[in-house]
Amino acid sequence: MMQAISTKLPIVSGCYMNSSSGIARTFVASQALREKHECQVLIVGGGSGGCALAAKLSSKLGKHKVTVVEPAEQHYYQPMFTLIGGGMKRLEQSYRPMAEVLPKNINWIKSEAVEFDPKNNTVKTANGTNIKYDMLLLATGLQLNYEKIPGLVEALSIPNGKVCSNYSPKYVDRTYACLQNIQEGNAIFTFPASPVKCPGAPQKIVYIAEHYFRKLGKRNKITVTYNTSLPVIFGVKHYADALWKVVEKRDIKVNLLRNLIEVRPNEDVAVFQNLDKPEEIFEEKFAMLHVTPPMSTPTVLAQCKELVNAAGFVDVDKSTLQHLRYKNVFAIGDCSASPNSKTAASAAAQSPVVYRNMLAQLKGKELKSIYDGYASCPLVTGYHSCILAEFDYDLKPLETFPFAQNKERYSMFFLKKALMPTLYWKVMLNGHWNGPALMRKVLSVLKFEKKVNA
Ligand code: FAD
Ligand code: UQ1
Repeated sequence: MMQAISTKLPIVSGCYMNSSSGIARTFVASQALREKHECQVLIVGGGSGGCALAAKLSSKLGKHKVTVVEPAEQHYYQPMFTLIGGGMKRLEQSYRPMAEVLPKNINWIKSEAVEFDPKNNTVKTANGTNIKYDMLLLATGLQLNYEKIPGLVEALSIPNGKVCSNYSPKYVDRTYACLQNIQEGNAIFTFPASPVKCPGAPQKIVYIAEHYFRKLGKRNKITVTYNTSLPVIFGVKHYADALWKVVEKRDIKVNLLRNLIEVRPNEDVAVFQNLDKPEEIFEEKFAMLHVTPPMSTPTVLAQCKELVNAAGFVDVDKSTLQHLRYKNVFAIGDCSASPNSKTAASAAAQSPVVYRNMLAQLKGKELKSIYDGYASCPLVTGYHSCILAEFDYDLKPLETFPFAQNKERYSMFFLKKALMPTLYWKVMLNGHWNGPALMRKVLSVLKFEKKVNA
């Protein structure tokens, strides 16, 4: 079994103490020259899934057995972006230094993976490190492809402009500014023709905006439209039925199968295509436009055909999360081809499965842990309400609480706004949150009691 070693050919790298945070960690920071590094477990990506697994695995395997490759300086709690767009939280509340959230007993290579060679168990990084691993965990998340829509990047760069997007920390502050600036006209919201992370988020901001316009007394001058590329408002019927009632009650126009293909920033025009009749093109004038960009796995990963399926997602078994061909490779979170809804909640539920199965694989034992496809999406419907959707691979509700969750509730809004951030920073990233399965089992006793006593 491999030990974590770094063979430094040239001088530029080394172990050092990160003095700004006071955190001692082996930090491999070579520049252009090639450096060799070996580890037992390599995790590519230190986001929600990567960080949680780094915590779990490193506390089991011991010091410096786990190496994380992650280029970002900051770790963002992305679910907060929805609330930032609605003016309920500030951007500064959504991130922490990566150095503080990654476990202290790992090696952090602060660079991005640029080449995967699963046949030889190696990954190369942009800073010139050649890493050899026993086991690999892919946790790269999704890349935001704003540039795929002509005119969009230009529109998003206009200071105080009318185009915004909750999906990137670069643009999220523009959303609340748009909500404040618009006085009349069309407020348009989009969902792209690609898989996205948190498929509920493109419509959460519709409901928040609509509520905001009512609060400010300008709702009767603004039309609110949600143009989605999907054929449904939400993939799970149990919640879709509830959401159709919400949009009807609040006079929100929903156009299905309508995909944003161009933005003309100088004319304030958005161009949409009818995905059912591709020759049908609509030009819509907007007073504000909220865009959810097309997404994909990061280009370097999508290009490694040995690791990904035709759609570019890591080709894993949907139950064990182990790669179909490379048995020492696993995936967690948004980059995985497992057909679940891509959310941090899914990554949390996957984390004990990936952890147990990776350890089993390391010991040459049978993989017994199974992921059921659990995903959760807190569909915020305004400044005080939320429908907490929870479901599995079969798109059947898999609910935690002993009450009907397909209803707008303040309690679920409170969970999303006040409790989730703490659960994320303090429990999930430390490797202690396995999703709400245990909570669901405990609370199901209450459901049963209610039934028996009814
Ligand atoms: P990420 O957390 O995105 O992390 C991926 C990491 O990989 C990043 O740190 C990145 O820098 C790194 N990386 C990328 N490429 C490379 C490379 N080549 N080499 C090395 N590192 C690399 N989820 C919920 O559960 N509930 C919600 O309410 C919710 N709301 C959301 C609202 C919005 C607006 C957004 C954007 C997301 C929301 N999500 C929500 C989804 C959730 O944030 C993601 O599903 C979750 O973060 C996925 O975790 P991950 O580890 O797969 O990817
Ligand atoms: C969850 O586990 C999770 O991951 C930490 C989220 O992301 C922030 C969520 O939004 C939700 C709703 C869950 C599910 C948790 C419970 C208690 C139902």
